[in-house]
Amino acid sequence: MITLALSKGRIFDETLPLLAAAGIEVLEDPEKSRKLILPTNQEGVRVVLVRATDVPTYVEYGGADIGVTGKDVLIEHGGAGLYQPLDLQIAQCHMAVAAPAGFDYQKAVRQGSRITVATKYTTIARNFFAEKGVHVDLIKLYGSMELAPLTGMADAIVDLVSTGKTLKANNLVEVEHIMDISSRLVVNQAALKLKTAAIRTIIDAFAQAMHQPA
Ligand code: PRT
Ligand code: MG
Repeated sequence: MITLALSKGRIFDETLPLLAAAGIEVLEDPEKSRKLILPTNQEGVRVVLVRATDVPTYVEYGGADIGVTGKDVLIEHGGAGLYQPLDLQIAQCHMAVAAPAGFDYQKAVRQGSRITVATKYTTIARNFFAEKGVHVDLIKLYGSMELAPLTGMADAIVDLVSTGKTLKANNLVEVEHIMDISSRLVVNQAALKLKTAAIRTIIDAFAQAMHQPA
C-alpha cells in the first residue's frame, strides 16, 4: 500500500491532474466527504488529507510514504529525512515582504533601523533579513498576517503572494521579493527503499505529466 499525503484546497486540486497521468483517480471529493482517508481506483494507493503544514511531518515519520508540499512549508519544517525528487511547479506563488504605503521600508533599511516583522514563516524571514544585514524583531503569527501592520503591531509582514489582491485589499505594498514558491514531491527515505518500484512509477508518471506541453 502506498499512502499519499495531500492538503485540501489548491494542493489537492492541482495534484489531481498529475495523479490522473499516473492512472490514479481519487474516488471521493474532499470538499464533500468528511473522510480523512480517501480510496483511489488503485487498490494499492490511498490518499490521506492533512493540514498543509503537517504534510512533511507525516512523510518524515512514515504516516505517509509520499506527499505534496509547498517549498515554504518545507523550508520551515527543515526537510530532515525527506527525499525531494521533483519540483511539481504547482500552487505557484512567491514569498514577499510587504508594508503599509505609509511606512518607508527602504529608508528604514538604509538607516539601519530595527524593523518589527510579523510572519508565519520565521525561518525564511530570519534567513532573508540576516543575509541582508537588516535587524528585525520577528513576531510569530499563525494567520491573517496582513492585520499586524494595520493594528500597529508590526512595521511589515513576510507572507505568500499570488494575485496580490490580499495585499491590495489591506493597503499593503510589496517591498521585497524573497523567493519563488511552488510545491514539491516529498518521499519517505525508508519507504523509497522498501517500495521502490511502486514509488518510482508514481515519480516517473508525475515527471512525464509535467513535461507535457499545455
Ligand atoms: O489555509 P490553511 O490554514 O488550512 O493552510 P495553508 O494556508 O497552509 O494551506 P493552503 O492550501 O492555503 O496553502 C498550501 C500551499 O499553497 C502553501 O504552502 C503555498 O506553498 C501554496 N500557495 C500558493 C499559497 C498561495 N498560493 C497563497 N496565495 N498559500 C497561501 N496563499 C495565501 C497567502 O498566505 C495570502 O494570505 O493567499 C493570500 C494571498 O493570495 P493573493 O492571491 O491575494 O495574493
Ligand atoms: Mg491558506
